[in-house]
Amino acid sequence: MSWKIDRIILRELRLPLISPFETSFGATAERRILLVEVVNDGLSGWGEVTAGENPFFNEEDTETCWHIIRAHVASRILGVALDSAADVRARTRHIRGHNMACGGVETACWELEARRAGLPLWKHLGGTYPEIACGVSIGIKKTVEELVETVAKEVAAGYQRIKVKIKPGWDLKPLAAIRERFPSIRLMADANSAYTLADVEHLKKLDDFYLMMIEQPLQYYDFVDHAKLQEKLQTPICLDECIRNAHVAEQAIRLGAARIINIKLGRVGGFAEARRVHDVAQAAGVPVWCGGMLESGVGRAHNIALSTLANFVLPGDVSSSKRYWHRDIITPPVEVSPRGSIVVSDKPGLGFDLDHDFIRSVTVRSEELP
Ligand code: OSB
Ligand code: MG
Repeated sequence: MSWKIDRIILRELRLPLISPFETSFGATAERRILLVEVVNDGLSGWGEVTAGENPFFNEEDTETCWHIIRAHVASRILGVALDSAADVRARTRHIRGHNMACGGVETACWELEARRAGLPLWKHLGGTYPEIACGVSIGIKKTVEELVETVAKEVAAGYQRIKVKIKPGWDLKPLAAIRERFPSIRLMADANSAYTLADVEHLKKLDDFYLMMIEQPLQYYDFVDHAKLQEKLQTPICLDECIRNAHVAEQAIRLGAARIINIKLGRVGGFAEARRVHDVAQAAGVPVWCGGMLESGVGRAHNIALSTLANFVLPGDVSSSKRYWHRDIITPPVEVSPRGSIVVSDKPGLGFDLDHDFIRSVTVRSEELP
């Protein structure tokens, strides 16, 4: 039976991170989080827009997403008969780019549909793993000593894979120091597009650290040079920024530009497209894992649900709430077990309760559509 969305409520939250997170493109100390609530018949579904505060990861930021949703997405979703949340993405296909804006609404519709069916979101998506493997992403630090201490803390907490951010001038030394202290941990590096093909001789030195993969070393739109670089490296290349939909994922794999794929819900525009990327990779024998965008509890819960799909065979950047927030907006907060895993909740929808009082206290603006 078809259903429809009666109202969309946008909220912007301000949440300071426990400690600033630095990548090759800049540092973030406070998140501006855009939450999307879709309402039908007294039931709500929640989504999170995963854009950053600046258009440095991709072209979007919190402000552009607010604009795109209110000016271009809402009218294509509100009051329209929907047979399935899987149809929502197609209704915003005419919008070029702005995947994170579209994805915030799309993921909220999936959550609502799961609630209507009384199913946990992960089962509604077709997930198979009741427990998922967790890794951490560690930002650029002031000193190598501080980085190694942070790695030690996360390894002790049980995380199954350590990812560190690198950039020119912060790569060989920090990786050598980590490998010296932890010869056998599963380690990888994420460059967020900080290098070019002219750095190939330098990047070849990373092979000495037997990393699981190097994530997005070259330009955020480039496939050709990534394929060239992969020919020269033993370390597998994983693409993040580049993978905006299943079609380009298929092309990247075909070109030899990606041996591993990081799937981010926002970057691909929601669950339907994330599943298609997952399927394309699975058919090609390419493993995937779930990337993170410093999400609040809502986006984190969605990432957990996504990570239960069969080809999510590598630990993702899905870690505990307490690494990011003094207090998360969901209860209970996301917790990672000492064996470095999250046991997936069987409650309907998100699998967590929203902390409405806390959400209200950190909301800086809201708007109801229509
Ligand atoms: O490239 O994976 C990335 C955070 C912000 C923007 C881009 C990235 C990241 C992370 C953090 O690596 C992952 C997380 O802990 O949420
Ligand atoms: Mg990345």
